[in-house]
Amino acid sequence: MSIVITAFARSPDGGKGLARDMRVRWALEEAGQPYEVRLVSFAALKEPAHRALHPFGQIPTYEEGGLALFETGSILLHIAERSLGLLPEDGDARARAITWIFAALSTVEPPILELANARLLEGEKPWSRERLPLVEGRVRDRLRQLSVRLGDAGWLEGAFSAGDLMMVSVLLRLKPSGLLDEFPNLAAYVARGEARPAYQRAFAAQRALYAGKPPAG
Ligand code: GTB
Repeated sequence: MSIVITAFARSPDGGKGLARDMRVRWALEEAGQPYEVRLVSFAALKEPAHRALHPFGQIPTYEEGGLALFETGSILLHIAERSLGLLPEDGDARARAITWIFAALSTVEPPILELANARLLEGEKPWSRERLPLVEGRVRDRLRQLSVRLGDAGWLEGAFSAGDLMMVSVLLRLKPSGLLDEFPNLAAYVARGEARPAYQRAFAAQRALYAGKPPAG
């Protein structure tokens, strides 16, 4: 059954791979699953046809036969459960890998998003300069905790898993901030994720879409 995902018709990051279709592409590449990409304009995201797939009017979505999914956590889990190599066979190890998907999305990503919003949307507010160090501090706290847990390991639970795929995807958003470099083992962890051939294929595919087009403003 063919798989169709959605992505921005014009990417705000100009193809740097920061939009969330990237993590779905990466998972599909790891799983060796061919897929098609349907590009959606910002206006079309909010139209009923797209909202039928995604109630919040966002990308990415995932369609496979009669199944339509939204939310990257759910999409990643769906892909991982139906492929070899993204989740361990052993039940306990599998549960731990899935835990890291949730940790990435519900514990690590929120302060990172808060920081992105503080910089992009609130940078001009009179209180922004005072607030920013507090928000950065919350990101640092999470990075410190994650850095301690990862230690010298290559991946979070033994072999690379869907948990690492989601965690690396979430951390990538921090690259331009310099915060990641304060934790060399995390910077190396992200670089290991980016070096994976499946990541490289996914990145190249999304970059090719936006090459030569101005970023969406
Ligand atoms: N919880 C959902 C999930 O994980 O699937 C969140 C989905 C989401 O935030 N989608 C964003 C979207 O559709 C795109 S990824 N936004 C349009 C809207 O809400 O109207 C977020 C994103 C966008 C752009 C960059 N960038 O340019 O750097 C990075 C991340």
